[in-house]
Amino acid sequence: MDKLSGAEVKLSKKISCVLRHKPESAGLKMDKHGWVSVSELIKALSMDMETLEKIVAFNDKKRFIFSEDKLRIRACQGHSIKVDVELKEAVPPKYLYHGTLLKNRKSIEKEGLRPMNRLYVHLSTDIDTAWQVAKRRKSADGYVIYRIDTEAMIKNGCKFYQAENGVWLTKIVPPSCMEEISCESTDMEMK
Ligand code: HQG
Repeated sequence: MDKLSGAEVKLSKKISCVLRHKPESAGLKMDKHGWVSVSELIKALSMDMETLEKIVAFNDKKRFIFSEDKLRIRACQGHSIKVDVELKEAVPPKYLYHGTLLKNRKSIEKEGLRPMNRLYVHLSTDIDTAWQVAKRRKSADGYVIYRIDTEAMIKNGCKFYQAENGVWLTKIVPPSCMEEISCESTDMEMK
């Protein structure tokens, strides 16, 4: 039973929302490191510990982590609220990737990748994952994939962090350190 049911996936999305963006929507208090009480979360979302343990273990991206004593839980990354999840600085592979909507291209070419509503820019280790990230949003005009030169960024003094679930994060990607490598457009003239 290592696969989440539809209802568990739905619950997992709710937990993401609470632990990354809106703890107050479930009446929960979050500490400065992003932790909330497991017993309070279970009560607030009307689930049992067994279900929460299953969601933490088999959630496709390992988005959540328990404290060692299992009394607290937090999201590994993706926050919009200003918490310090004690990210570790690390050296990424030479290239990382970012997939997005074609409509963002102009602005990204001008100002680079910015965290927007989150605390960090999220980057993928391979092109397939970047496509999946881009395509989780529906776009009428298309998608674009960027390759990020992490070595150039590090030379420029930028830092990279790897979340506890392995996701690569950085504060900003300057336009000079990224290159468009693929574009899927519904407008033939833009290809
Ligand atoms: C775009 C999901 C205009 C950026 C995914 C993205 C990921 C700009 C959007 C994780 C821009 C922000 C994060 C600029 C960035 N001008 N648009 N200068 N800079 N953008 O959701 O990377 O399932 O905050 O390209 O799989 O899409 O939730 O970031 O399209 O790993 O765990 O602004 O969320 O993971 O959107 O997704 P997001 P993202 P989970």
